Amino acid sequence: MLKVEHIGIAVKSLETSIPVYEKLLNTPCYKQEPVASENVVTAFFQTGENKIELLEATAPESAIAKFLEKKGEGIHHIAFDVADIYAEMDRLRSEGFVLLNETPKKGADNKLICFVHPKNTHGVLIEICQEIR
Ligand code: CMX
Repeated sequence: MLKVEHIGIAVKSLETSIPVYEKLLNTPCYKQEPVASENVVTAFFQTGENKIELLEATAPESAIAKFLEKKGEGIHHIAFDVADIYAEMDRLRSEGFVLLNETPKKGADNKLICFVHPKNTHGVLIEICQEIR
């Protein structure tokens, strides 16, 4: 894995959390983007070579809605940049990790993404992502 690409934070409302993170990070939110397949809307901030992604649920069946109900607002996932997501998925599978999708999905911010189940990673939801070139 190349680097931490972003940290995903589950929030109840982008409207109220974006101004807080703009003040905290001292940088404007550069993009808001819905991901219809995940029932979320995202907001991104660049912090050096890494990003912060705020995630708001758009439907009760969204993973973010479930997470907020169970755990409340907070860090939802850590995403790692990979050079070849197909090769990395094969490697993780062969190491015994449970992947949450068979093939990469289209995520926010021009990425192919795949999640690793938090039960295999000591309670942390891990995403791997690759820029769509
Ligand atoms: N981090 C750590 N643990 C998590 C978690 C998270 N983000 N989300 C769920 N869990 C834990 C729950 O606490 C629960 O633990 P216990 O069994 O100890 O209570 C367990 O996982 C099962 O949780 P659940 O609420 O019953 O939810 P599901 O099993 O239905 O789904 C998961 C859990 C991880 C499979 C699902 O959230 C998922 O598929 N996530 C990947 C997709 C996603 O998160 N999309 C939103 C972001 C999209 C984006 O970034 O664009």
